[in-house]
Amino acid sequence: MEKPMINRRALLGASAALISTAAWTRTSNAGLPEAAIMETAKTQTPTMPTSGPDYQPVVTLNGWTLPHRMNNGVKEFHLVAEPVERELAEGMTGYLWGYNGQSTGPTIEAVEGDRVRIFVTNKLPEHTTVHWHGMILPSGMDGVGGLSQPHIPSGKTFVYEFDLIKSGTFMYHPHSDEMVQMAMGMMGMFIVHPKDPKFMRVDRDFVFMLNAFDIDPGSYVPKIMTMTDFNLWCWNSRLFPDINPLVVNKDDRVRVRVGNLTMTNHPIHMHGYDFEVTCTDGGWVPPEARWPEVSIDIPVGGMRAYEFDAKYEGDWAIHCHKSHHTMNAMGHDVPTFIGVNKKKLTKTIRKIQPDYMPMGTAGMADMAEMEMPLPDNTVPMMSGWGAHGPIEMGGMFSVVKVRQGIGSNDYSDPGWYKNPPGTQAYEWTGKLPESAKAVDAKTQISPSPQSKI
Ligand SMILES: [Cu+2]
Repeated sequence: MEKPMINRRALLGASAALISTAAWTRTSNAGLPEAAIMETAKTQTPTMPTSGPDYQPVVTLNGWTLPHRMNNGVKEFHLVAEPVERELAEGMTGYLWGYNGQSTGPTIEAVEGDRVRIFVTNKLPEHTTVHWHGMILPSGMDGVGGLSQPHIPSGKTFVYEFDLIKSGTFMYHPHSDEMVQMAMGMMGMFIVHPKDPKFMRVDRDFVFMLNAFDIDPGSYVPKIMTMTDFNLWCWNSRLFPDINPLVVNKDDRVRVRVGNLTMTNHPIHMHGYDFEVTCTDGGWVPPEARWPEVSIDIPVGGMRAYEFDAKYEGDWAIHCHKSHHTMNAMGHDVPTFIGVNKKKLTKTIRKIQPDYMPMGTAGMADMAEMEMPLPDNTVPMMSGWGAHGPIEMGGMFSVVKVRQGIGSNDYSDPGWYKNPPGTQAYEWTGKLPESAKAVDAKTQISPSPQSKI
């Protein structure tokens, strides 16, 4: 590996060849790569490789990839740890801590065999570090404050430098006042593409981080002492209905990489397909060790990537299967009213509050349709409208949209899927419609495989 010359002239010389001048802000520290800032929570189009081996770049849901510069063969990145205002969903902003203008932080992308030099500037009010989760690297680059290095004081910049000796999916987060800094939103993904462009190649490669906050309705700052009872379950610090869809062209080979830095596991379930785990944060899973799944449990402090061939067109839900995790902020101490007759009570309450609504006596679906008066900076517990009505979800939910004829670098929302005639559930009107297909009588009476045993 080419060893870089680290001197002031080399650094300054390289800074003239920045990848892009848009959205870069000047730092006062001479020689540092400029720190890119992202101002929106929209999914950014993938960053195509500009040097070295070819690879299919990842698409970070509601996120972006951190630009780099080349300096004598070394890929240089500049992460800035800082307080950020992140739009969690339309109508709700969190006052979080993150990197380069957003939480979660930008995705870092590089290639197996690269040497990376990552400048970390601390603009937080307290010290921090960055730990490179899953990476094989020198002990002193591992980022555990006090153990592998001194903490990075406020206002200082530290440099991490190491070789990427294996490809895969990794994460980064502070190892310094970790409980507080992770509860505030500090985390990101680190993708190392294989050196061989053909190895594990896919057509679409999505990545997102599972994270959680506890923000009281009407407030902005997460409660940092919460251990289990979080009320906002996010993908990349974003909530349904404003998590962008995963847009896929029919017959594409698709990978979805999911990291989990919350304090509980999340069974991620995708409709319409079965698929196989092909990568963990420990590395690629050999084909003979894989098995089919429709839900993958993403462990705490772990990453799972799965792959499928997008054979089936449609709008397919993808969500955490813990049903509280597909709800937005709610009071967990709300009593259950199912089966309770609130008629008399409603009459009484309406005398003092005429717009009082009795909720929850038949379930809670009415909450998704009602225009409930909410405190400022709060999203409804469940929301989102599809082609056929309210979706009644929140939090960790999105839609995989598989369509024919989507351009290779097009991730724009194609709208709702139109089910072909005869392929949508319908109301029974007393007789079968013309479109109902005749079924072979023999297949109706054939015994199930189990009954033969
Ligand atoms: Cu979950």
